[in-house]
Amino acid sequence: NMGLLDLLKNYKKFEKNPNLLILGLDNAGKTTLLYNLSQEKIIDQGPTKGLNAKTIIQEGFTINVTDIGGQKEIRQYWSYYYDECDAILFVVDAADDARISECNEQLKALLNDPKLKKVPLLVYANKSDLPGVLEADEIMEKLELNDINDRDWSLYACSALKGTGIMEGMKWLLEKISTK
Ligand code: G3D
Ligand code: MG
Repeated sequence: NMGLLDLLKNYKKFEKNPNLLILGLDNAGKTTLLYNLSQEKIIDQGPTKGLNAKTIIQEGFTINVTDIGGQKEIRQYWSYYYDECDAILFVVDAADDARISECNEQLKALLNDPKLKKVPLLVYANKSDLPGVLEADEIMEKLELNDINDRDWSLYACSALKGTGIMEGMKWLLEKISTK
């Protein structure tokens, strides 16, 4: 079962240690994704005020992944983390049709933030293991992803719970942020 560490072995070159930010509405699966990405090689972790940060170590560099809580009350604090952000992992609950427009608003706010200008965007259509969820192309349409023309972006269906689809997305992302 290939994980992020296996994938990272192919990427020796980053200009700096990359910081990945996991964002999305509450209940989308951000913490589950972080847990999945970090596997067991975690050197620090600590939930503080709805925030989990994990450092994934690979020979020569480390990757910091921060999962910021999606609750409305703490969204105002997100921008503190934007300065150091090299890539956005935006997690969508594909089973939550009712909140897809809220999701869209949240994403638009991110994309309009000057601090996140040009930062590559990986959208995960999560919970694809559940029956009857929104398909990847429906999410692409509802989030108007095809209108994005100021950065690299891609969308992958995944299940953070089962671990499917995640590495396909990470592979795309690492290609974008590595210097080769
Ligand atoms: P958040 O950190 O974005 O708020 P969590 O979301 O990671 O805490 O996940 C919220 C709930 O969704 C959890 O359920 C979690 O197990 C579930 N979940 C996350 N990813 C998946 C997935 O890929 N498939 C399915 N079926 N469920 C998922 P609980 O019941 O623990 O609240
Ligand atoms: Mg969480």
